[in-house]
Amino acid sequence: MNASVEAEPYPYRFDLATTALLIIDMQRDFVEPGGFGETLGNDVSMLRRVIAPLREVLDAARAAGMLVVHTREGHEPDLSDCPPAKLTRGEPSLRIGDPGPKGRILIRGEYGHDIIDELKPLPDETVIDKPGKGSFYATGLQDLLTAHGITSLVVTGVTTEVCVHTTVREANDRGYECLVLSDCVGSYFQEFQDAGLAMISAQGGIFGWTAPAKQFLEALR
Ligand code: TIU
Repeated sequence: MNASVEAEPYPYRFDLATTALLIIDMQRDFVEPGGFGETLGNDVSMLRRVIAPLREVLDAARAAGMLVVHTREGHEPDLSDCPPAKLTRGEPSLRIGDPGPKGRILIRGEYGHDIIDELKPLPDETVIDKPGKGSFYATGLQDLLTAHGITSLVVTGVTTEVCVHTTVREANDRGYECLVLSDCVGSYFQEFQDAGLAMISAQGGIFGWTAPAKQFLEALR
């Protein structure tokens, strides 16, 4: 099925069979109190507004038979995959690997590292564990997409200017056509949300397209 989404900077055309929904880092460590996001001094309530529209998009993508891929940012329990620069940067109240209220901060297998219940992956959906901000760096994402014949990505998740942006830039350089759903990505900072979205579609779609979820849902129908 070919479809078109009303988007910035111009309509985004996609084929359902070659398009995947990518949900980036909707983890308790970022969107719930007590996790990594909050230890960095952020107000997590800014991210929670993404959950409801993203849930609607996830349901629609599943019903349409789209490939759904989730990602999680995090590290091995021995921190062997965490660069010292990431571990020691800044002065967070808790560092990666420290015990937090939801388990060790950003460590694989811990409760806080996992995806929130509202967006829980189905057993047949792939979850990509990544050590960095981008979803392609040091992961099997590209091989997975190639195996499924995916050439277009509908991108959602958090945070807009960090993991979403890094992933869209990586994807764009690899030739994927990215549509970022503006109300399904969230930032702790309103100004970064606004600038982050504007930077995607500026200059004729330098990194891709943006559109609110309702436009994508309409195209799916
Ligand atoms: N701190 C922040 O805005 N984001 C991250 O550290 N990771 C993601 O964006 N997933």
